[in-house]
Amino acid sequence: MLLFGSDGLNAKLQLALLDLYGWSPTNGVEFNVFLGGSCAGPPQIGNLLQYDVVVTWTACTPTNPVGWGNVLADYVGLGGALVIGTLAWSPGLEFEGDINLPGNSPFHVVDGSSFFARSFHENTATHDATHPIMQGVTLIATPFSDLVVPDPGDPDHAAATVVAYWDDGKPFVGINESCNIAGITLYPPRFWTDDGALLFFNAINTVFSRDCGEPDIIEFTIDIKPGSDPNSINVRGRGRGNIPVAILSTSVADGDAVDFDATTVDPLTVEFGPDEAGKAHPGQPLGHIEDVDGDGDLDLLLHFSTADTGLACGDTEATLTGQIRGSEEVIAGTDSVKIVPCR
Ligand SMILES: [Ca+2]
Ligand SMILES: [Ca+2]
Ligand SMILES: [Ca+2]
Repeated sequence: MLLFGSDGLNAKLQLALLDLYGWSPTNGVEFNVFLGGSCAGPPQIGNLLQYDVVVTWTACTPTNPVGWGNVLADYVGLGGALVIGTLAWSPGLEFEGDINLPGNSPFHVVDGSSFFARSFHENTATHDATHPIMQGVTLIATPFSDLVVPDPGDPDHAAATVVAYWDDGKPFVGINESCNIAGITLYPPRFWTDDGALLFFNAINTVFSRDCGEPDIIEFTIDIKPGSDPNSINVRGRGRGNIPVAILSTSVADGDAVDFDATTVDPLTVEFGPDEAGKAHPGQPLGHIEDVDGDGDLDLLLHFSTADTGLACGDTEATLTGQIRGSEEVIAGTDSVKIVPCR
Protein backbone atom coordinates (compact mmCIF):
# COMPACT_ATOMS: atom_id res chain seq x y z
CA MET A 1 0.00 0.00 0.00
CA LEU A 2 1.25 3.41 -0.94
CA LEU A 3 0.09 6.40 1.10
CA PHE A 4 0.35 9.96 -0.14
CA GLY A 5 -0.50 12.45 2.56
CA SER A 6 -0.47 16.20 2.73
CA ASP A 7 0.47 18.61 5.47
CA GLY A 8 2.38 15.88 7.29
CA LEU A 9 -0.98 14.70 8.54
CA ASN A 10 -0.58 11.09 7.61
CA ALA A 11 1.68 9.92 10.42
CA LYS A 12 -1.22 9.08 12.73
CA LEU A 13 -3.02 7.24 9.96
CA GLN A 14 0.09 5.30 9.08
CA LEU A 15 0.67 4.20 12.64
CA ALA A 16 -2.98 3.31 13.14
CA LEU A 17 -3.05 1.25 9.95
CA LEU A 18 0.11 -0.55 10.86
CA ASP A 19 -1.50 -1.38 14.18
CA LEU A 20 -4.70 -2.59 12.55
CA TYR A 21 -2.82 -4.76 10.09
CA GLY A 22 -0.81 -6.27 12.93
CA TRP A 23 2.15 -5.05 10.96
CA SER A 24 5.49 -6.58 11.37
CA PRO A 25 8.41 -6.63 8.95
CA THR A 26 7.52 -10.21 8.02
CA ASN A 27 3.79 -10.15 7.37
CA GLY A 28 4.09 -9.00 3.79
CA VAL A 29 2.18 -5.75 4.10
CA GLU A 30 4.49 -3.18 2.69
CA PHE A 31 3.81 0.41 3.50
CA ASN A 32 5.43 3.28 1.73
CA VAL A 33 4.61 6.78 2.86
CA PHE A 34 5.34 10.04 1.15
CA LEU A 35 5.04 12.80 3.67
CA GLY A 36 3.63 15.84 2.01
CA GLY A 37 3.35 13.76 -1.13
CA SER A 38 0.00 14.90 -2.43
CA CYS A 39 1.02 18.57 -2.34
CA ALA A 40 3.89 17.81 -4.69
CA GLY A 41 3.64 16.92 -8.35
CA PRO A 42 2.09 13.64 -9.47
CA PRO A 43 3.96 10.34 -9.18
CA GLN A 44 5.01 8.18 -12.11
CA ILE A 45 2.66 5.38 -13.12
CA GLY A 46 5.49 2.87 -12.78
CA ASN A 47 5.90 3.82 -9.16
CA LEU A 48 2.21 3.40 -8.42
CA LEU A 49 2.01 0.03 -10.14
CA GLN A 50 4.34 -1.47 -7.56
CA TYR A 51 1.49 -1.27 -5.05
CA ASP A 52 -1.85 -3.03 -4.69
CA VAL A 53 -3.53 -0.03 -3.12
CA VAL A 54 -2.78 3.67 -3.23
CA VAL A 55 -4.18 6.00 -0.58
CA THR A 56 -4.13 9.72 -1.24
CA TRP A 57 -4.88 12.67 0.90
CA THR A 58 -5.50 16.20 -0.20
CA ALA A 59 -5.82 19.03 2.23
CA CYS A 60 -3.58 21.26 0.18
CA THR A 61 -3.46 22.46 -3.39
CA PRO A 62 -1.81 19.67 -5.38
CA THR A 63 0.90 20.60 -7.82
CA ASN A 64 -0.43 19.74 -11.28
CA PRO A 65 -3.87 18.47 -10.19
CA VAL A 66 -4.68 17.35 -13.75
CA GLY A 67 -1.54 15.22 -13.87
CA TRP A 68 -2.49 13.68 -10.52
CA GLY A 69 -6.00 12.87 -11.69
CA ASN A 70 -4.75 11.38 -14.94
CA VAL A 71 -2.09 9.15 -13.40
CA LEU A 72 -4.44 7.89 -10.70
CA ALA A 73 -7.07 7.06 -13.33
CA ASP A 74 -4.40 5.25 -15.37
CA TYR A 75 -3.36 3.31 -12.26
CA VAL A 76 -6.91 2.13 -11.57
CA GLY A 77 -7.39 1.35 -15.26
CA LEU A 78 -4.34 -0.90 -15.11
CA GLY A 79 -5.71 -2.84 -12.14
CA GLY A 80 -4.88 -0.67 -9.15
CA ALA A 81 -7.20 0.20 -6.29
CA LEU A 82 -7.54 3.62 -4.76
CA VAL A 83 -8.76 5.27 -1.57
CA ILE A 84 -9.10 9.04 -1.88
CA GLY A 85 -9.23 10.93 1.35
CA THR A 86 -9.83 14.62 1.22
CA LEU A 87 -10.77 17.65 3.20
CA ALA A 88 -12.82 18.84 0.27
CA TRP A 89 -13.28 17.80 -3.33
CA SER A 90 -13.56 21.36 -4.52
CA PRO A 91 -11.46 23.57 -6.76
CA GLY A 92 -7.98 24.05 -5.37
CA LEU A 93 -8.10 20.90 -3.27
CA GLU A 94 -9.19 18.09 -5.56
CA PHE A 95 -7.39 16.13 -8.21
CA GLU A 96 -8.61 16.99 -11.66
CA GLY A 97 -8.35 15.23 -15.01
CA ASP A 98 -9.45 11.70 -15.75
CA ILE A 99 -10.06 10.66 -12.15
CA ASN A 100 -13.28 12.68 -12.35
CA LEU A 101 -14.63 10.84 -15.38
CA PRO A 102 -17.85 8.91 -14.77
CA GLY A 103 -17.17 5.60 -13.05
CA ASN A 104 -13.94 6.77 -11.45
CA SER A 105 -13.95 9.00 -8.38
CA PRO A 106 -17.20 8.77 -6.45
CA PHE A 107 -16.73 12.42 -5.55
CA HIS A 108 -18.88 15.11 -7.00
CA VAL A 109 -16.92 18.28 -7.66
CA VAL A 110 -18.46 21.22 -5.86
CA ASP A 111 -17.84 24.91 -6.29
CA GLY A 112 -16.87 26.78 -3.20
CA SER A 113 -16.30 25.27 0.18
CA SER A 114 -18.02 25.36 3.50
CA PHE A 115 -16.19 23.59 6.25
CA PHE A 116 -17.98 22.40 9.34
CA ALA A 117 -17.22 20.19 12.27
CA ARG A 118 -19.02 16.94 11.70
CA SER A 119 -19.70 13.78 13.62
CA PHE A 120 -20.82 10.26 12.85
CA HIS A 121 -22.65 8.14 15.37
CA GLU A 122 -23.85 4.80 14.11
CA ASN A 123 -27.10 5.15 16.02
CA THR A 124 -28.11 8.43 14.45
CA ALA A 125 -26.33 8.79 11.10
CA THR A 126 -27.74 7.38 7.88
CA HIS A 127 -25.41 4.68 6.62
CA ASP A 128 -25.28 1.18 5.22
CA ALA A 129 -24.27 -0.79 8.30
CA THR A 130 -23.85 -3.94 6.24
CA HIS A 131 -21.32 -2.39 3.86
CA PRO A 132 -17.80 -3.75 4.35
CA ILE A 133 -16.42 -0.22 4.72
CA MET A 134 -18.58 0.41 7.77
CA GLN A 135 -17.83 -2.77 9.70
CA GLY A 136 -17.06 -1.84 13.29
CA VAL A 137 -17.22 1.89 12.55
CA THR A 138 -19.41 3.38 15.25
CA LEU A 139 -18.08 6.80 16.12
CA ILE A 140 -15.98 9.46 14.37
CA ALA A 141 -15.72 13.18 14.86
CA THR A 142 -13.80 15.63 12.75
CA PRO A 143 -13.32 19.36 13.07
CA PHE A 144 -13.66 20.00 9.34
CA SER A 145 -15.24 18.36 6.37
CA ASP A 146 -16.75 19.53 3.15
CA LEU A 147 -19.82 18.13 1.49
CA VAL A 148 -18.23 16.36 -1.39
CA VAL A 149 -18.92 12.65 -1.57
CA PRO A 150 -21.17 11.54 -4.29
CA ASP A 151 -24.23 13.27 -5.39
CA PRO A 152 -26.54 10.51 -6.63
CA GLY A 153 -28.49 13.14 -8.54
CA ASP A 154 -25.45 13.91 -10.68
CA PRO A 155 -25.80 11.69 -13.75
CA ASP A 156 -22.03 11.46 -14.12
CA HIS A 157 -21.84 9.84 -10.70
CA ALA A 158 -25.17 8.10 -10.55
CA ALA A 159 -23.48 4.74 -10.33
CA ALA A 160 -21.51 5.71 -7.23
CA THR A 161 -22.93 4.71 -3.88
CA VAL A 162 -23.04 6.81 -0.74
CA VAL A 163 -22.16 4.38 2.03
CA ALA A 164 -22.48 6.78 4.96
CA TYR A 165 -23.57 10.29 5.82
CA TRP A 166 -22.53 12.48 8.70
CA ASP A 167 -25.06 13.16 11.40
CA ASP A 168 -25.97 16.42 9.69
CA GLY A 169 -26.89 14.55 6.53
CA LYS A 170 -23.84 15.52 4.50
CA PRO A 171 -22.20 12.75 2.45
CA PHE A 172 -19.25 11.12 4.18
CA VAL A 173 -18.14 7.89 2.52
CA GLY A 174 -18.71 6.82 -1.06
CA ILE A 175 -17.51 4.18 -3.49
CA ASN A 176 -17.66 3.78 -7.25
CA GLU A 177 -19.62 1.06 -8.97
CA SER A 178 -16.54 -1.05 -9.74
CA CYS A 179 -15.71 -1.06 -6.05
CA ASN A 180 -12.11 -0.05 -6.68
CA ILE A 181 -12.19 3.65 -5.76
CA ALA A 182 -13.43 4.72 -2.35
CA GLY A 183 -13.84 8.34 -1.28
CA ILE A 184 -13.76 9.57 2.30
CA THR A 185 -14.13 13.15 3.37
CA LEU A 186 -12.98 14.23 6.80
CA TYR A 187 -10.18 16.36 8.05
CA PRO A 188 -7.20 14.15 8.33
CA PRO A 189 -5.60 11.97 10.91
CA ARG A 190 -4.15 14.53 13.21
CA PHE A 191 -7.62 15.48 14.34
CA TRP A 192 -10.10 12.70 13.83
CA THR A 193 -11.33 10.57 16.67
CA ASP A 194 -12.24 6.98 17.38
CA ASP A 195 -12.84 4.82 14.28
CA GLY A 196 -11.28 7.05 11.63
CA ALA A 197 -8.36 4.71 11.03
CA LEU A 198 -10.65 1.68 11.03
CA LEU A 199 -12.70 3.35 8.32
CA PHE A 200 -9.58 3.70 6.16
CA PHE A 201 -8.51 0.16 6.98
CA ASN A 202 -11.91 -1.12 5.84
CA ALA A 203 -11.83 1.06 2.72
CA ILE A 204 -8.37 -0.20 1.78
CA ASN A 205 -9.43 -3.81 2.20
CA THR A 206 -12.65 -3.21 0.29
CA VAL A 207 -11.03 -1.71 -2.79
CA PHE A 208 -8.22 -4.27 -2.63
CA SER A 209 -10.72 -7.15 -2.70
CA ARG A 210 -13.23 -5.30 -4.93
CA ASP A 211 -15.83 -6.78 -2.60
CA CYS A 212 -18.61 -4.35 -1.81
CA GLY A 213 -21.01 -7.16 -0.99
CA GLU A 214 -23.83 -7.91 -3.36
CA PRO A 215 -27.36 -6.88 -2.53
CA ASP A 216 -29.63 -9.85 -1.99
CA ILE A 217 -31.75 -10.51 -5.01
CA ILE A 218 -35.32 -11.38 -4.18
CA GLU A 219 -36.73 -13.81 -6.70
CA PHE A 220 -40.35 -13.32 -7.54
CA THR A 221 -42.83 -14.69 -10.02
CA ILE A 222 -43.72 -12.95 -13.25
CA ASP A 223 -46.25 -13.93 -15.86
CA ILE A 224 -45.48 -12.60 -19.31
CA LYS A 225 -48.72 -12.12 -21.23
CA PRO A 226 -51.07 -13.18 -18.44
CA GLY A 227 -53.61 -15.68 -19.69
CA SER A 228 -51.38 -16.83 -22.55
CA ASP A 229 -49.17 -19.87 -22.68
CA PRO A 230 -46.85 -20.12 -24.52
CA ASN A 231 -45.96 -16.45 -24.27
CA SER A 232 -45.70 -15.64 -27.94
CA ILE A 233 -43.94 -12.36 -28.62
CA ASN A 234 -44.34 -10.90 -32.10
CA VAL A 235 -41.16 -8.97 -32.85
CA ARG A 236 -42.07 -7.86 -36.35
CA GLY A 237 -44.48 -5.52 -37.99
CA ARG A 238 -47.78 -4.35 -36.71
CA GLY A 239 -48.20 -7.09 -34.17
CA ARG A 240 -45.37 -5.88 -31.94
CA GLY A 241 -46.87 -3.19 -29.72
CA ASN A 242 -46.53 -3.69 -26.01
CA ILE A 243 -45.94 -6.76 -23.90
CA PRO A 244 -47.95 -7.02 -20.68
CA VAL A 245 -46.02 -8.49 -17.76
CA ALA A 246 -47.58 -9.25 -14.38
CA ILE A 247 -45.56 -9.28 -11.17
CA LEU A 248 -47.47 -11.72 -9.00
CA SER A 249 -47.94 -11.45 -5.27
CA THR A 250 -47.22 -14.69 -3.47
CA SER A 251 -47.75 -15.93 0.04
CA VAL A 252 -46.43 -18.88 1.95
CA ALA A 253 -49.89 -19.33 3.45
CA ASP A 254 -51.20 -19.94 -0.07
CA GLY A 255 -48.56 -22.58 -0.71
CA ASP A 256 -46.12 -20.28 -2.53
CA ALA A 257 -42.39 -20.44 -1.80
CA VAL A 258 -42.06 -16.88 -0.48
CA ASP A 259 -44.14 -14.00 0.79
CA PHE A 260 -44.01 -11.23 -1.78
CA ASP A 261 -46.25 -8.20 -2.18
CA ALA A 262 -46.03 -7.09 -5.81
CA THR A 263 -47.61 -3.74 -5.01
CA THR A 264 -44.44 -2.71 -3.14
CA VAL A 265 -42.43 -2.74 -6.39
CA ASP A 266 -41.50 0.72 -7.67
CA PRO A 267 -42.73 0.70 -11.31
CA LEU A 268 -40.15 3.34 -12.26
CA THR A 269 -37.28 1.00 -11.38
CA VAL A 270 -38.33 -1.99 -13.43
CA GLU A 271 -36.34 -3.14 -16.43
CA PHE A 272 -37.38 -5.88 -18.78
CA GLY A 273 -35.68 -7.93 -21.45
CA PRO A 274 -32.14 -7.99 -22.84
CA ASP A 275 -32.14 -4.22 -23.47
CA GLU A 276 -33.55 -3.50 -20.00
CA ALA A 277 -36.55 -1.58 -21.25
CA GLY A 278 -38.31 0.68 -18.77
CA LYS A 279 -42.06 0.48 -18.54
CA ALA A 280 -44.03 1.94 -21.39
CA HIS A 281 -45.78 5.23 -20.67
CA PRO A 282 -43.04 6.48 -18.30
CA GLY A 283 -45.07 9.64 -17.71
CA GLN A 284 -47.57 7.54 -15.80
CA PRO A 285 -45.63 6.51 -12.71
CA LEU A 286 -47.96 3.74 -11.60
CA GLY A 287 -48.63 0.38 -13.13
CA HIS A 288 -51.98 -1.33 -12.91
CA ILE A 289 -52.67 -2.86 -9.51
CA GLU A 290 -55.17 -5.65 -9.95
CA ASP A 291 -55.66 -9.30 -9.19
CA VAL A 292 -54.19 -10.51 -12.45
CA ASP A 293 -54.30 -14.24 -11.68
CA GLY A 294 -57.59 -14.22 -9.82
CA ASP A 295 -56.25 -15.76 -6.62
CA GLY A 296 -57.51 -13.01 -4.33
CA ASP A 297 -54.36 -10.91 -3.85
CA LEU A 298 -53.37 -7.79 -5.76
CA ASP A 299 -50.65 -8.02 -8.42
CA LEU A 300 -48.81 -5.42 -10.48
CA LEU A 301 -49.34 -5.32 -14.25
CA LEU A 302 -46.84 -3.38 -16.38
CA HIS A 303 -46.43 -2.91 -20.12
CA PHE A 304 -43.22 -2.76 -22.13
CA SER A 305 -42.63 -1.71 -25.71
CA THR A 306 -41.63 -4.85 -27.58
CA ALA A 307 -39.10 -2.91 -29.63
CA ASP A 308 -37.45 -1.51 -26.50
CA THR A 309 -37.02 -4.91 -24.84
CA GLY A 310 -34.50 -6.13 -27.40
CA LEU A 311 -36.16 -9.56 -27.49
CA ALA A 312 -35.19 -11.38 -30.67
CA CYS A 313 -35.30 -14.76 -32.33
CA GLY A 314 -33.43 -17.29 -30.26
CA ASP A 315 -34.55 -15.90 -26.91
CA THR A 316 -36.43 -18.43 -24.82
CA GLU A 317 -36.91 -16.47 -21.63
CA ALA A 318 -37.02 -12.88 -20.41
CA THR A 319 -36.19 -11.36 -17.03
CA LEU A 320 -37.69 -8.42 -15.21
CA THR A 321 -35.71 -6.65 -12.49
CA GLY A 322 -36.62 -3.78 -10.21
CA GLN A 323 -36.53 -2.47 -6.70
CA ILE A 324 -38.87 -2.37 -3.75
CA ARG A 325 -40.09 1.19 -3.20
CA GLY A 326 -37.85 3.06 -0.76
CA SER A 327 -35.35 0.21 -0.60
CA GLU A 328 -32.09 -0.86 -2.18
CA GLU A 329 -33.32 -4.41 -2.47
CA VAL A 330 -33.11 -5.83 -5.97
CA ILE A 331 -35.79 -8.14 -7.25
CA ALA A 332 -35.82 -10.36 -10.29
CA GLY A 333 -38.23 -12.71 -12.02
CA THR A 334 -38.02 -14.73 -15.22
CA ASP A 335 -40.62 -16.33 -17.51
CA SER A 336 -40.48 -18.14 -20.82
CA VAL A 337 -41.05 -16.50 -24.21
CA LYS A 338 -41.69 -17.80 -27.71
CA ILE A 339 -40.47 -15.32 -30.29
CA VAL A 340 -42.38 -15.13 -33.58
CA PRO A 341 -41.99 -15.06 -36.44
CA CYS A 342 -38.69 -16.97 -36.49
CA ARG A 343 -37.50 -19.47 -39.00
CA1 LIG B 1 -48.16 -16.11 -19.68
CA1 LIG C 1 -50.95 -14.70 -5.38
CA1 LIG D 1 -53.25 -12.33 -7.50
